[in-house]
Amino acid sequence: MIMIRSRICDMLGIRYPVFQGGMAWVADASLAAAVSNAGGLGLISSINAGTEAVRAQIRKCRELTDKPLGVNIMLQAPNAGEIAQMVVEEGVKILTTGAGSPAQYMPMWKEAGIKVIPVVASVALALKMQAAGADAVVAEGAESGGHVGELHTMPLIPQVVDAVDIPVIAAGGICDGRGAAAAFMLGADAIQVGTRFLSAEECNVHPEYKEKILKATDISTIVTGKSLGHPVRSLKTPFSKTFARMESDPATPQEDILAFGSGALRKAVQEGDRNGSYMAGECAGMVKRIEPAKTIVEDLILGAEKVMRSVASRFE
Ligand code: TUI
Repeated sequence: MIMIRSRICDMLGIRYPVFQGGMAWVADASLAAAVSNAGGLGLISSINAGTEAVRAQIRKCRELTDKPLGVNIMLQAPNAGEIAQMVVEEGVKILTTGAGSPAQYMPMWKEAGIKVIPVVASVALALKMQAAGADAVVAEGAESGGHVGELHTMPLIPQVVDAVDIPVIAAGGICDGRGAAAAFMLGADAIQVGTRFLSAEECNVHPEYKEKILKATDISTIVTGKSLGHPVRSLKTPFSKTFARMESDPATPQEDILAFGSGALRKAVQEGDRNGSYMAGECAGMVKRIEPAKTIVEDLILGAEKVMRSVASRFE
């Protein structure tokens, strides 16, 4: 019998090796508690209406679940230092970090007994994080939504797995049991899923955001922001296409591009605004319905177990 569990489950005290992505403005107490209650690891994003708002989400989440809970810290945020301190005060025990190196906070977090799991997009950074004391790494391929690196999941995961001794969580393009099984085949100890959870009943994005995800096809996403050194994958919309056009015109000043994109994710998540940035991964086209987070977690794991059981018979 196949039963998907791994060393990451024991390390973090979770039933299933499934992380919910720490999606900026999206990953709140409601979604995180639903994922944790389903046996995965729910994460709250540090990108919200300020440090105190994130603190409030952590406290709210604890009222909704007694299961392990993580916080994702976006290191490029102006209040990253404040957040780094606040999570220690709140007794958070699991952190993921994105968009930079958390090395400067590592001693403080280790002292507090926190499991630190940086998101990396290359072997070099994975090794640097392991040397800095990371407990695991999320290796995130460029199929994912939001801020992306250069490598894609298929070559990234095995190379990171070969390079480090700590557990590797695969992210980027994983949306159902088949993708999850593939990630485990590549050597991952767990998966992280963002885009599919945008359609969770407990996910509080604007209904327009969910509608756009449900309508997406395989070719619905675009990467913009490369010229700013900050590539971001989002749904193709008149807004993101205008952004891409501004970028490709050498006459557009960088400040104008920055100003155009500023605050766009919040506008999409909270207002369903047409000038919003609807960040989503390449697998948006595979998201077909709105359903409870528990159904999604179970579909990922039970689906992976099913594919693993049946795959050998396809090649007999
Ligand atoms: O962080 C992400 N994805 C994100 S953050 C985000 S918030 C945002 N808001 C408005 C505009 C743009 C973004 C949306 N999506 N993923 C984790 C991740 N981290 N992917 C890649 C990396 C990464 C990249 C470079 C990690 C480290 C790094 O460099 C480290 C160094 O050496 O400094």
